Amino acid sequence: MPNVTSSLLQTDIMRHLTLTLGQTPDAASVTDWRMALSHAIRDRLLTPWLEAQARSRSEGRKRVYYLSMEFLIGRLLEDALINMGLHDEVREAMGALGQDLSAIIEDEPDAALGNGGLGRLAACFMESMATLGCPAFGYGIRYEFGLFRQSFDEGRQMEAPDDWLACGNPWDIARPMHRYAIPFMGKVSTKDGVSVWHPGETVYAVAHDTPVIGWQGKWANTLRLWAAEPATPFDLASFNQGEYANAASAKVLAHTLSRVLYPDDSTYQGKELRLKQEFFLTSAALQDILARAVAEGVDLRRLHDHVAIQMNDTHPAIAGPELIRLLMDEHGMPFADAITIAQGCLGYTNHTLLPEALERWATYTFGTVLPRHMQIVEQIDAWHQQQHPRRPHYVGIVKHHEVRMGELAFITSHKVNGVSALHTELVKQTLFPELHALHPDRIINQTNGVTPRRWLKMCNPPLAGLITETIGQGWEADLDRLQDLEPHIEERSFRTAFGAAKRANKVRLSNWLKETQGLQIDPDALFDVQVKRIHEYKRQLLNILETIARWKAIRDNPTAGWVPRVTIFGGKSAPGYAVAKEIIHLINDVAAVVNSDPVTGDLLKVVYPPNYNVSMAERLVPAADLSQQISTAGKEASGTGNMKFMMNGAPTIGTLDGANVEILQEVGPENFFLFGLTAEEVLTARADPDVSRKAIEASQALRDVLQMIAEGRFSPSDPSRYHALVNRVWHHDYFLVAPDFDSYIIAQGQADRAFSDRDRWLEMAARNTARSGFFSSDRTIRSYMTEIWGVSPAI
Ligand code: 26Q
Repeated sequence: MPNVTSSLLQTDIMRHLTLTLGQTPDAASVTDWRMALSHAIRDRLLTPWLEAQARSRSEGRKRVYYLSMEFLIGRLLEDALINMGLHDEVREAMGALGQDLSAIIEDEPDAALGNGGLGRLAACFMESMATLGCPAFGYGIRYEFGLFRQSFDEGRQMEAPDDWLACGNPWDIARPMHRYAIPFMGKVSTKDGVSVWHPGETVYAVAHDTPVIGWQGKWANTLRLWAAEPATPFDLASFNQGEYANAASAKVLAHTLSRVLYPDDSTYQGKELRLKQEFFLTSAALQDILARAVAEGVDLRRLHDHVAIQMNDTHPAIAGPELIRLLMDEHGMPFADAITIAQGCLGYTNHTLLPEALERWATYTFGTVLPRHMQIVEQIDAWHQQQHPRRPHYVGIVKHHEVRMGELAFITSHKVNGVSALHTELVKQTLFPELHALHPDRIINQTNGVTPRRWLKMCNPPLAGLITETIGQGWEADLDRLQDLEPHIEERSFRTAFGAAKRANKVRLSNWLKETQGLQIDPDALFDVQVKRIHEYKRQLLNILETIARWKAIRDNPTAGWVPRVTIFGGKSAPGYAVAKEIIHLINDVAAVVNSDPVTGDLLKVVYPPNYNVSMAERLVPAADLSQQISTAGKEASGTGNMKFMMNGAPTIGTLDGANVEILQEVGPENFFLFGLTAEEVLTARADPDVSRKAIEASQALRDVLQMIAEGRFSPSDPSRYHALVNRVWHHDYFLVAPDFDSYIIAQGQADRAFSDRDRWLEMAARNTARSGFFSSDRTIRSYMTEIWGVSPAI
């Protein structure tokens, strides 16, 4: 019997191909078909979406507003198909139209509107809020260019613009009527004791909406991204004088605000354009929130009963002063009331302890770009000091001619959260000890999570199928049910099926690597994967040093019964981060030497496919055997990749850092390869300036590896290429690569032995999946809803 949905879909797709895209089937490209299909799917999202908005309004529900400079959402078509339950019907419909759905899905460019973990977390949260029926808006910037595209030129990272909107974006609904004026610069005057800001520049923020559909389409929220437009498209005077190019220069200036995502997630540089972007997002969001509240008849003095605003790190921390400004200057509220309401609405999530990543703005820059906010920030600081006379003199928002955004966010929020248990303790003890003493209930933990719809159901059909076969349906929205797998792990047939699912993913990855990298790899080797931004604290260097040690050990004794291994790297460096770029170069140089060595052959391959992004993660995560989470303890706030690998049946080799601590707690030490110094031990180790030299002198293996690099074994055309790098390991090893090296080698050996006992390995892998329920972002969002937002689900 022909499938009704499938034939309806065919009609809709054909209609969009003809009437929306103006294309005929015989001339249509895969992109045309993708656009037609996406429109047909979007049509089906709109009704549940509009209904959810209408219900939030009519039921007067409190809404969550998630403010983030980054939303790393990746592709949307397959996600929509999975959540709407239309995957099979659409495959059939496309087949009937002579098209291959997989090719169409692959044609979609990633929406790479983020750098890494923080941006991807925002995307997982949006999906979980929609799944749970938590009424919410995500607010961000519609960057014309997302995170740069990475390529390698003789092993060096090259960056190219990410022109993701070039072929249009079928998910984007422009709302030209929803626009707000965003003021900048200028000066502040006082009239009758009231401050009046006379901005020097004004730009418009125009809304673009993307529907975010939850699991089974029961609820949908909005991701509202702001595009910058000039307040006046032309300078008419110049235009009339025939100076056409000059006449449009305001337009160019305005557009730069939403032109490009800053590609740096590690070092903060006080760039004026970045501050303008942050204010652009925040002011547009707050004006929109207040407009909606006023339209719905909310008494602004009760705003916190209707509105919860979450700040994703300090990037939107200007929200405190901006909300206070709007309440005071536009709605005539006294400061004392405005600050109380702001605090009632605002929450702040911290994602980093690294001092070099904390946002601080020179008061000169801040006061120039946002003169009215500079006044309000000083007022907030004075108010807080007055409320807490015992606040130490060195604590405060404005110190040493800088505005500290962490302190600002802390003081203007009712809750501050860390993103893993360990990280939250460190936020209390090292980042805000004095403020924590004054406000002992403000800092709470909210361990991160990831959406199991994208990161298990969608990216791993073989394993998702096995899970449903074994424990039935419903686990997708109730991930704790994965523990029902546990009794089955004892059954040989289940373990065999689990192994077969993993192997299918590994074969798929091998084929892709063959096609894209021209690399032949053995799908039965141990696939060892480290994918994340390249950063010294994440220690990709430790991984490649171990790989070199392994290569040497295999060459020294090729018949010692080695477990074949494929070491896979993925990730981008900030364009200006020279040390990270050197590590990338070294990995590529090592790969070139190792992969062409006939002695080691299939026993060791090093793979580094360029341009790691969300869709590459969706290929790599399901195919991984071993998950590398090897940061210097105390440095990784949480990690979320670690959770994705665990869910997909890859045990972790890792340090006691971030959420690794909680992963270890869930799976038990027998299912985790633990190594390295603890966060506490790191502090003591650093106190000894010779700690790394001593570690190197004590480790023959590490000495040999450093020697090989220094001799130019991997850079024969430029033997001194890595002298500085080697010198850093010896003398400036801030991230303690050397002291953790031997312990890492031992853990890697344990992983080899465990892997060569296939039964033992399958049990470990399956235990990881079965115990990953805690790491669903549904659990995280439920907790934010009760502990921070005070919002109840609408479904
Ligand atoms: C700041 C100022 C100017 C320009 C850029 C930035 C900037 C941008 C992005 C600073 C930091 C980021 C991103 C940080 C990030 O991704 N942190 C990660 O957040 C994850 C989600 O909580 C955690 O799992 C990771 O541990 C953490 O590194």
